[in-house]
Amino acid sequence: MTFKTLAAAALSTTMIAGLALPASADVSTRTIRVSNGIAADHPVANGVDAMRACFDERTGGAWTFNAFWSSALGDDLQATQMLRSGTLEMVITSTSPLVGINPALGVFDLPFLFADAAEADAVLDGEFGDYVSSMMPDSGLVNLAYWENGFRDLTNSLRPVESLADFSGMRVRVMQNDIFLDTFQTLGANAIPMAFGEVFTALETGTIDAQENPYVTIDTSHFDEVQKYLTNTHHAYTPFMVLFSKPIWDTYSPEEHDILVDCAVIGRDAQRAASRALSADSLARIEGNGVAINDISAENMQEIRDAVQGVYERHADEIGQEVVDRMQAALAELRD
Ligand code: KDG
Repeated sequence: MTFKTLAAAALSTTMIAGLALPASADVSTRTIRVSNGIAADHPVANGVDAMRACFDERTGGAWTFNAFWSSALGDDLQATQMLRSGTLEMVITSTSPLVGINPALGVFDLPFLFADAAEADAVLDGEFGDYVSSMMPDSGLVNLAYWENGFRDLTNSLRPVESLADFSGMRVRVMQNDIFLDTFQTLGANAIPMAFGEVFTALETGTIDAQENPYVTIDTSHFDEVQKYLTNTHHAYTPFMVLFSKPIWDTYSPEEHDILVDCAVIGRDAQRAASRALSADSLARIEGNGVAINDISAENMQEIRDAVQGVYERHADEIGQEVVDRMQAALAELRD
């Protein structure tokens, strides 16, 4: 019996005994914890499941992948700081709460930046996305892939928003991010920065009137149970980053690095597909729960777009002029 056959036999016997041995000498037995702010029935779970299956296949079951939901390990920023200190392996988070760590991430918060999901995918998965990801190790983070949070729409408990004037005085929760704060203040709202995990209770108690998120988040976080109106503003597209701790990454082998990245990309495709497939179902459930859905006329939407155009100029220095210029160039190339 050759060594390879003997090793394969030993591996299968060990697995039958329930002890998965690494498939390769460069792959160690690992437990990876991933923190999520959203709930376990959000389409991110489809991506996590696909990633777990990929890990099982590539490591021979040597890696255990445990997901924690609804900010159980902390909010996006808290979990991300744990990665930077090497006390947590992974977080799937919007880029928006992380602008204090890397201001360049604010580019994704500029209002009405992407026209559709195809543009977002092309920019995030292309040269520009790599450019932003290349900045992250300096902050103690490794971005494995961009997943989809999605296009953001406004819900509120006061009135249908049909024009710029309807934002006036509305207490709108925004992510902890100066660009979202400026955008909604410019629209005339009373913008209130707040961590994602606090939003439902704030809506339920009337501390805030409104929030903005994609349909699948509104649905799976049950914001529709405490809101009366949803307006299709589509005012921003937020990506998720699948971030890994750089201090922990540095203890992994090159082969394990490849497994992390390859499986995060497989998870990306599964998560985006699920997010887009479930989006219409979520909107139907939201409407079925009694929320009045409305669009804004093209003329009134143009007035809203024009009103927030100044946000780009006011935040270019903070984001980095080169970052903004490279984003604009990437979009121009796609639109030629
Ligand atoms: O962890 C999930 C959050 O990053 C995401 O839902 C953030 O869109 C978000 C929000 O409104 O805070």
